[in-house]
Amino acid sequence: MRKLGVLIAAALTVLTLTAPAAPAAQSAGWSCVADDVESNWTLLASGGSSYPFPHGIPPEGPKVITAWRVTVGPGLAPIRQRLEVFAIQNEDYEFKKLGESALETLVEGTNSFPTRIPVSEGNSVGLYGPEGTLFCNEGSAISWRYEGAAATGETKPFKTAVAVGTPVVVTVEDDRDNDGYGDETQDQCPSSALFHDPCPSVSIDARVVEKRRGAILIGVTTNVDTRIEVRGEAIWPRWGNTLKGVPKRIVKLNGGIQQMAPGVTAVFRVPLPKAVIRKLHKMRPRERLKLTMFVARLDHLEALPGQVTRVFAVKLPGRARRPAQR
Ligand SMILES: [Ca+2]
Repeated sequence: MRKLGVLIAAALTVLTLTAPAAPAAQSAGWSCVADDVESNWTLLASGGSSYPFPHGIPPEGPKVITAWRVTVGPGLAPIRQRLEVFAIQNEDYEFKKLGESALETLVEGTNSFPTRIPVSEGNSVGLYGPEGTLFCNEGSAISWRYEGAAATGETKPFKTAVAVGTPVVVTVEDDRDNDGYGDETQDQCPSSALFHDPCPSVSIDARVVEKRRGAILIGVTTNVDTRIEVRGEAIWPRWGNTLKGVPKRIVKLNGGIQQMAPGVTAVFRVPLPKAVIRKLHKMRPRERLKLTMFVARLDHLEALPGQVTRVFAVKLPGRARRPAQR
């Protein structure tokens, strides 16, 4: 029993060591309690005069703001506010607006709202309210203010607001596939930018559409956007034996590569090499030459689960007019 216990402990250790670390949500902004309001301000959080801002979006890859939180002190609510996201453009404190949340009505106490705004390292977050913008009086705080509202895409000159805190904290999630959806709570397929719902399992469907004299046509359908390559080979004799002086002959077939659209059948033309046609002419009509076809997915191999290659056989009848001679 003791040995079994040791083995289980060892197995658990391995599991613990190899389990990938779940990405942790991060936050940015100031957590002060709003205790004042100023009309016609767009206010951005800044931790000081240095760049990049300590209270801006953290580094390492694309991110998405998935929620924002404001704590409102007594006597100010209800008040409408929205989250504002800007990127600094130059040393003159001109900021470009990247996005905004919906306009929400805040009540006294802590307010939290979901949103979805793609961001990157160093972007600044803040607030704007049509009836006035919340801030907190805090001696150590510095914010950036612009007198007015900005539309997404506009660049505006900001000024320093000393002893003014911007009372908004945002939740930031990683966005590894860079699709604008937070990988923890918004993106159910964080391995592929093509999908936000659960990752589909790729299926490859392939069949013979037509057997012509000089080519075969293969119809291929996939359920995702991907590139597909069709190849094949003909091998004869099937029971080749080099020891008995009967070598195998292997002839490669090539149907090329095509870009697929989900659910749309693409037809691949696979020319029959001269060696295959010569072989067919030596075979009686009731004999069959077997071709092995490979239909392979070239894209999203690691991003999407499911089929990578589909293999199937195509049998071509012999074309000899008189009894074949071996
Ligand atoms: Ca994502």
